[in-house]
Amino acid sequence: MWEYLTKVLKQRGAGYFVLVDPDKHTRDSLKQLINSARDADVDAFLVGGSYLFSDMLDEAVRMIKDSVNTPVILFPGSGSHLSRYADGLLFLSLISGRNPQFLIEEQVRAAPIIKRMGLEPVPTGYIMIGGGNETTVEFVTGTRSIPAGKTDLAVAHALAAEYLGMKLLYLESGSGASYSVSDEMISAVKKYCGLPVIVGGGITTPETAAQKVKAGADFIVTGNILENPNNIRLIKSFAQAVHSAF
Ligand code: 1GP
Repeated sequence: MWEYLTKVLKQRGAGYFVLVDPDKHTRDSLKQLINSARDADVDAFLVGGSYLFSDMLDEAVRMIKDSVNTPVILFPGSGSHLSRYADGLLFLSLISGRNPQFLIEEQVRAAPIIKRMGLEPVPTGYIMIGGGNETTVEFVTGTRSIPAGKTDLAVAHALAAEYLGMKLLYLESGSGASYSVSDEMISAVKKYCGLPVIVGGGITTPETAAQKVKAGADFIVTGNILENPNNIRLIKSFAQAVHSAF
């Protein structure tokens, strides 16, 4: 998975991920999303959610794997959100928080299962940035996001992730955020930290996605906006915007 992600960056400059939260889809809406992604040049599907109510995780992963060649990367909200059918997972540590459960405990519980399932983990520093609404992650983890204007704090967390040996950073303002991570913050993190950066949360137009890539984002994630069937056709424009912005 790591090799694939670095190849995407080398060949395309930046990558586009579509987030599938199994709680937010019916089988029909997921089918529609997968069909639209078929010729849209999506680099990977992220599958997961901060709090899974449904038992659709395995099924969602299998539906994607059975229909398209696009890799499926798990985006787990806890150590139990795993599926053997995925290609790999973001092995997340919520480093913007100070809750040991989400810094290391869930990871310890999940590690032997990940090994048995043969999933490739990509160590990822998960950094929550204020996006204007209280997020499920904040509530579930009992942590606070870094305030949107505190660029120096975001840089310090990003550097710590790099020095701890993580391979990726995820700058997250939360699903459906009122505002996405600012261009200034993305640029500052990229200036000081050598890790590839995923940016997600509140990105609702291809123009904004392109703008984030120009600011330094390596991967863009959209989830919420594509949960409305009327917007699914935007997938192609998002992918094009991300791939041509670099
Ligand atoms: C959420 O970063 C992802 O965890 C995507 O955010 O749903 O707002 O696109 P949106």
